[in-house]
Amino acid sequence: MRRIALASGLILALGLSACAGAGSPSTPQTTAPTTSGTTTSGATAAETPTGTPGETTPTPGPTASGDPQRHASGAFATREAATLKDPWAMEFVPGTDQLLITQKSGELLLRDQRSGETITVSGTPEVVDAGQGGFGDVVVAPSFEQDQTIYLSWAERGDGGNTGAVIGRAKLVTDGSTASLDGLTVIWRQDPKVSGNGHFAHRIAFSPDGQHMFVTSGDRQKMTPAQDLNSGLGKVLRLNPDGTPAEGNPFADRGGVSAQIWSYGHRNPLGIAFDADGNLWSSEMGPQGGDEINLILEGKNYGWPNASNGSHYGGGEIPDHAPGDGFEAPKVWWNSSISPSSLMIYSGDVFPQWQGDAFVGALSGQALLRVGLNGTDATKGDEWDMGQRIRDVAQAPDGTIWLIEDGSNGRLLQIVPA
Ligand SMILES: [Ca+2]
Repeated sequence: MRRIALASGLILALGLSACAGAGSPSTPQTTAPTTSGTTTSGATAAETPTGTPGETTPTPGPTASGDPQRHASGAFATREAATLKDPWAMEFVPGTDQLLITQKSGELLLRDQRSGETITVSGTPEVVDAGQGGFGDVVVAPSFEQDQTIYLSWAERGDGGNTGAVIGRAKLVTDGSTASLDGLTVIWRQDPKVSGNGHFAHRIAFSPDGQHMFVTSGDRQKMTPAQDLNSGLGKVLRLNPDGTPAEGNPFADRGGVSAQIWSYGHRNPLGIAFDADGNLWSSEMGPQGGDEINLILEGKNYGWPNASNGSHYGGGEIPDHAPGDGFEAPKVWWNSSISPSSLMIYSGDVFPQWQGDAFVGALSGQALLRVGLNGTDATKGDEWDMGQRIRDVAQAPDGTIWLIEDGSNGRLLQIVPA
């Protein structure tokens, strides 16, 4: 596999490291091979012929979405706001200047975005911090402004040392100088628990009407359960806000865990978000060269492990997504891998040129990626080298974009216009 996507498409967007508040200035990133100066227009990269066959081999399906568009539609500056320890997810608290951040080892932080002060929320659960498991997602309930309910996901241990993801909800109680979780209750458990500590996924997104909670449930690196409609692994689930299966799910007549399933054939979908039209999108970490953006549709089979545009680590071939194979093909995929960690769909005014587009954090790709969304179609957009693994991406109430880096010194970054 050649690393073409990033090598030829990097757009330098760092180096204008304005200092945010008390934070220390971020280190300028000067590695991208652009010569376009501080405007970071990316014109050079955009004009570079990129129709290299290796990028998309072999290209199945009715779209050419595997061919990246390397146009640059804007530039940004990056401000460092804080340094965190293995952060995993973040969520802006509606109606406040506060940001919730999970750290993988089990901490929930509440950051005052004005002062930069961060307090640790008490009452958090014990988590299994191993492998890819730990504290996971944090989202506010649709009813947050009435009841201050938040949802959290994490890995827990069960019988025989097996592990599984869970979702709990609690009331976030704050009084300015302290914060706690009140009445934390587990409302969903990934079923079954299995050995190992990989591919929990456990991302959460509420439907725009607030009626349904969609949950990504990774394949736990067991692969074949993704095709098993009697297993909760390798699925996107549609639940009620109380964690029970939602009415009208496509496999409800099977009962049991099947009643939770909305779509299947997923590997490790680490991002999920609704667009303004109500379409549900997911970023999925695939095998080697098989990372995907999928439009999530009721009852559809997304192929894993029977179809993927990538191959197994170590080189085992997997049939590509192909028309008529019965599997829903990705709208966008990456080969080589970029390891998508997260998905945000932008709706702010700060970057009007990006309204309606998806933003993906890349772990191995060490990049922020923009994916253009147009109805139910998606196309690759910008790829910005961030020089670090990006773990999560979120939009602030003011319309700026925030990132967290992966790792024990993962920075909290704000993206603003250059
Ligand atoms: Ca797939």
